[in-house]
Amino acid sequence: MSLENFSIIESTLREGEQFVNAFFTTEQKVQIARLLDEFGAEYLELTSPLASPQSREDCEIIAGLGLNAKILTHTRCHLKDAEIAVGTGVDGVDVVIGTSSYLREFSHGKNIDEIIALARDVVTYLREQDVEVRFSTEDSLRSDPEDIFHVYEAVDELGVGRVGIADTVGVGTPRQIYDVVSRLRQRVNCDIEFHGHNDSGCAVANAYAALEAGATHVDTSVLGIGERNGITPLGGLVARLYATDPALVEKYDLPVIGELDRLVADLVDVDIPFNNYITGFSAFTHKAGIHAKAVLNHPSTYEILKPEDFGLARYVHIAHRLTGWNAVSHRAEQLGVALDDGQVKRLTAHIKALADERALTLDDVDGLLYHWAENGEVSLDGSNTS
Ligand code: HCA
Ligand code: CU
Repeated sequence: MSLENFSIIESTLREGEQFVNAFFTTEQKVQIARLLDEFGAEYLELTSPLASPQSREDCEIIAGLGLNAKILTHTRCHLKDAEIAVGTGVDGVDVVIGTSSYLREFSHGKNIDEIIALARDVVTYLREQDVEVRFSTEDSLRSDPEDIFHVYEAVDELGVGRVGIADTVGVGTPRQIYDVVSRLRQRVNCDIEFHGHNDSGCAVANAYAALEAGATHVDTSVLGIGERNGITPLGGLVARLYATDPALVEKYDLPVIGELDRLVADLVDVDIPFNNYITGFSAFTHKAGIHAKAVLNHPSTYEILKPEDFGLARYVHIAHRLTGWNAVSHRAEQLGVALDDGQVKRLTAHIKALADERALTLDDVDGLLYHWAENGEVSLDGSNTS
């Protein structure tokens, strides 16, 4: 297991730019890059300089920022592309080629021997430059494993730094990823990267399985943005690793995840999903009375992530019919309202009865707490009972 020793290749500025709503100006790219650097991402991957003149200039600008993160760009397996990529001053070049029968038939039309020959030229050239070299195969999961292993063995012999498994269409399951990565681990000496799309909701689990099987690098993007519904989200990967052992992600500045999610959501004009890992609005909200009681006594009863480690706070929702008197009592303490247990229990029954009739807000409950403390108990019809 290489869980203790992995790096994040943050691809918001490459894969993320392939998200339908993404259009980043140079200033916005720099802002994202700086924040990812502050978070501690080891690598930032940028759109190919071949994509457009601005993309090329942006590679040069971001490579020149002097960030701690290593700057990579991404190119097709063409010598010309590799030369232009190196010319931008990046620290590394991520080369990709399609090996699945679909891509061979409907895209570039090359067979495996031709792919290996092309890979040799490009990797040999890049090895002579002062850059890290990664070679990956698009749609690896629907490629014949022996085909891709042959390609990887050939580039490994040429001294490539990393090879990449890409689940381009999000079809892989954690078991499949574990299987292919562990087999690859036996076949090459270089590092192994995993890039996984999320079409069937497995992107976080697959990235984790890849690490368990010996992968050393995982591709992510902020909020998971990318082609279609995107790839492994940065926050999701961090949550998964933290849940195994917080020490695995202590090298990162975790509260920056919230800033990154908000920034990128804003720039691509989407809301952070309510159920998002870490930053979704209900991620640390507890509701049912039994949950609220236990979480207030001992948070880890119902929390595997400590909100305070991410610069966030838990919220116990008490204004509803599932509420419990312990949580209401805790709220009374927070407000400095003096009610004894018997009163709080009766007030809780009152809240439940009210909540059966209409939706309540925290303000409603706070108002009742103050009112009962000042004026005595009030029955549902509003008359004073004490
Ligand atoms: C794509 C390419 C890619 C490349 C991944 C990689 C994919 O946009 O289709 O370089 O490893 O998902 O295959 O993002
Ligand atoms: Cu991709």
